[in-house]
Amino acid sequence: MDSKRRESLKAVAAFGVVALAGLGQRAWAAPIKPGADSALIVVDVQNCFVTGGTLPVKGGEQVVPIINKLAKGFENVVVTQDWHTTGHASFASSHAGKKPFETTKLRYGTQVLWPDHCVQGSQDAAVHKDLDIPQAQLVIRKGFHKDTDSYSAFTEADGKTSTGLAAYLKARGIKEVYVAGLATDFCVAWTALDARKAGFRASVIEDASRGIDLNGSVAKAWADMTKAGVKRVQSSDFA
Ligand code: VGL
Ligand code: ZN
Repeated sequence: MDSKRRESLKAVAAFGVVALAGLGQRAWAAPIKPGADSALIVVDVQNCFVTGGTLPVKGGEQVVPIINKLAKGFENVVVTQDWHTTGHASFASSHAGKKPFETTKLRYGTQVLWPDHCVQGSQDAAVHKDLDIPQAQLVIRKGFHKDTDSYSAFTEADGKTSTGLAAYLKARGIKEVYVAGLATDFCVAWTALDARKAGFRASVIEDASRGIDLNGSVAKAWADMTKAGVKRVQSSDFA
């Protein structure tokens, strides 16, 4: 073969490698088809976390149609609600001199302080009215202990109080969870990380989630999740 032709073949091969790298991990993987041993965990798609709510996540409402479509492919769905008492320890208003998004030390460690949000029974804490998942089987509420936050749907922020979710999923034969919702860097990430700790395979559906992003918290959450074996997938990866 002449050297010109060899060079152009090399160029094609090199382009192929670059294209592969750019397309990411699942580029040519088979579509994901969740079975009876998989569950979708829809995290905190509540009025508090969308435009007009008390702790709005930028673009939070955009996940609703994406999650509705995804959920049609799941036989098992768990929905979570952030469900705080009035005067909750995670509210800046409960700590003299503190403003939202500052931190304080609670007995279990550093706690980010938030605006008052998702108070039990309020319209603000209700699930978004357009979330349409009639087959959802469990609604798990978290953050209801006044002195303890709970980003994770599995374990409260003290690192030991269980919500019961792991035992529920295990009793139902679930081996793999897909996590989506609000917010990527807090309740979604902590739920996915705890799912790994409890022995489940876990993925976060990136485009079906939105982050708050305090000081790079979204990038940090993805780094922590990748390290823990949480897969990063897109809604377009599903069959
Ligand atoms: C959340 C902050 C405070 C969340 C809940 O759902 O990610 N974030 N409470
Ligand atoms: Zn909260």
